[in-house]
Amino acid sequence: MAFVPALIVVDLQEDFCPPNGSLAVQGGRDIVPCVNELLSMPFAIKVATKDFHPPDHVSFASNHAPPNNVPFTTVITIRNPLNHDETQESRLWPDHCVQGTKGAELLPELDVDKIHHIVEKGQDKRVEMYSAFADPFVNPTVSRSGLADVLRGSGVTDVFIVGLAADYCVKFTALDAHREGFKTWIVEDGTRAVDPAALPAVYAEYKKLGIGLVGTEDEALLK
Ligand code: VGL
Ligand code: ZN
Repeated sequence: MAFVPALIVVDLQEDFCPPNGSLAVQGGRDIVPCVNELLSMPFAIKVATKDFHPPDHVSFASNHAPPNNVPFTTVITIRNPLNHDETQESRLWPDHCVQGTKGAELLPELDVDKIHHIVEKGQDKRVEMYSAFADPFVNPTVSRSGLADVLRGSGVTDVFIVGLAADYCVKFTALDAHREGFKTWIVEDGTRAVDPAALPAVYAEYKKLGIGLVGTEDEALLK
């Protein structure tokens, strides 16, 4: 049976990492050695994603009026701009990964030379887009990255995902990869979470769907 693995490195950007990131995930920088080791392995295609927001993005607390604009705390209702009957509950964040800023840059210690394709997501100010594939609306979907077609064009069967954050962009990228029909794996030591306490529920969902958890040290990783 064909086995054509892809690697997706999610949002390994300055704003998601200590010491200066505006939305720093604890230990975010510590995954770089693991990610670089994966980048040295023979994946058929290696993709990096960047959260890449305009300054007026809907997910920024600074773009909402008080008192319902507390970063990390406030959850707002976002309406599908193309169908006002469809809504999504979404958390507000500090300004992060603004296009053209230092915070949006990939970590310099990442082996970017090994990356074949970069996805810049979250560019539509009207919708949140945690997934590397598409925004969460379905009726209709507002914005797609084209990543599914890129992967299919390379004959990919299996998608391995690392990066930040385990409970947001990694999770929604994994759920969409699974939905797009790829066998999906999370390389667990290559991720860190915003809320580590949320991970057991995320892993239970993966188990139900058949999304696998592996480690960089697993000998069977690319076999
Ligand atoms: C992310 C919060 C807001 C992520 C992106 O990359 O997980 N989290 N935007
Ligand atoms: Zn974001």
